[in-house]
Amino acid sequence: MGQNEFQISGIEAMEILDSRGNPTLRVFLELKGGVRVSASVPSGASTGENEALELRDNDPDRYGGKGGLEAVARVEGIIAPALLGQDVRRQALLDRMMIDLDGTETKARLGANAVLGVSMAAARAGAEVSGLPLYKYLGGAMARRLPVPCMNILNGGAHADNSIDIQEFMAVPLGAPSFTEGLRYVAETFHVLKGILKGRKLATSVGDEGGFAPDLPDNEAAMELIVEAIRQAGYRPGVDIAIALDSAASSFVTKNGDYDLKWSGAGIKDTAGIIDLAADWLQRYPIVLWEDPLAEEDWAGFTAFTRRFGNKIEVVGDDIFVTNTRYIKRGITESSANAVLIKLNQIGTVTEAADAVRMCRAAGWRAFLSHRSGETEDAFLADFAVAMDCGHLKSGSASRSERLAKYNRLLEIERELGAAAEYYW
Ligand code: 2PG
Ligand code: MG
Repeated sequence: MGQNEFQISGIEAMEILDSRGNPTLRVFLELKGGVRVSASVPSGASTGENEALELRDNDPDRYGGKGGLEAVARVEGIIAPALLGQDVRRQALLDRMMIDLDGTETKARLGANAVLGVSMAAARAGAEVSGLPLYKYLGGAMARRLPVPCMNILNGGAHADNSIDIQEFMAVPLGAPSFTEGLRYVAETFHVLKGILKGRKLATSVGDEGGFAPDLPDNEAAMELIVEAIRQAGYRPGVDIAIALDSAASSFVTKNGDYDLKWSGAGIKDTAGIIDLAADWLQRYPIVLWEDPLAEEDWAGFTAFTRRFGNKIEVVGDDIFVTNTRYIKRGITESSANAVLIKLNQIGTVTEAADAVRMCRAAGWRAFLSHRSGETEDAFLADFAVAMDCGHLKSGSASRSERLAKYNRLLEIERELGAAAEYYW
């Protein structure tokens, strides 16, 4: 086989459905040497203002305007002709070509969904034709650290129809000896939690990310329940399993910048009120990580929150940074957080997501890899998390196959790495 086995010979796309039944994209990429791969693009619900644009058809006659045929057309009509003949292993160059072809800040011309599908498929084809697993192709020979699975076991906010304001309550198996064991710790806790909910005649139906979504009196009751579930499952809260939160506070900020804890009915608080509430919770519950405690435009609030708690817990910015080095840079200058949530489709290419991780590392920050609330069976995220050496990821609960696909792939990677695998918080 000559050099041209690496050349891209075809790119196609089709509309598929995500885990919420909304259209998203699957991209097929073919190389001259015969390799053919596909990649599927996730889709969020609690999206940040400055996220890269997810192109939708806006045709009210199809899927309520959410159709993906326009994005398919842009992959096949604009991106494919530009990339045909390129060496698929030049990932950064291919991503750069698409960024230039798009020419906008937010990938508004081509659509971040169209661009990301091609970017992911290119990475997968590059791995395949190089004879490497994706995590090694993207991360190199030293990529061998499995992420701690921060498992979303209780849902609230915009991801559930219940009386909890916090969008995600995650169980974090930081005391486990391996990914495989860590996953077992939190999956067992998930099952115990279900038993407790059942026993109290509370709903055991699940939210978008597979966590339970019961109606509880308030947010504190959710954490009491989780601590109880951790204990009943035979683990020590705060030692074997801790709690991580994603407030997704942009979803309950008011027009004048206050926070309306509207789902629980706990009333309106200003930034200082939220920080006081956090201080109280941090005393009472074993919380190790807090994502989006404040809204995306509350930069001063983020800085104040981080100044107060940043030496004790991981403060993660999601909507405020949108995986974009432009906002992460500002965050580093203003000490707005000490970690960034990394979502591939917030920025739109594999290279830019990796750039965001690199910027975090250079500043001594952590990178927290994440799925979206709308997902597919594609487990790209699992390999990407190992490649990025990120140390922790969130991929939903121990329910719903689109969530388990990522955890199962990580089990596979740990098995494959054998004695070389590493796992620590
Ligand atoms: C988040 C994500 C993923 P969404 O807020 O962190 O959990 O949700 O994909 O809806 O933005
Ligand atoms: Mg979030």
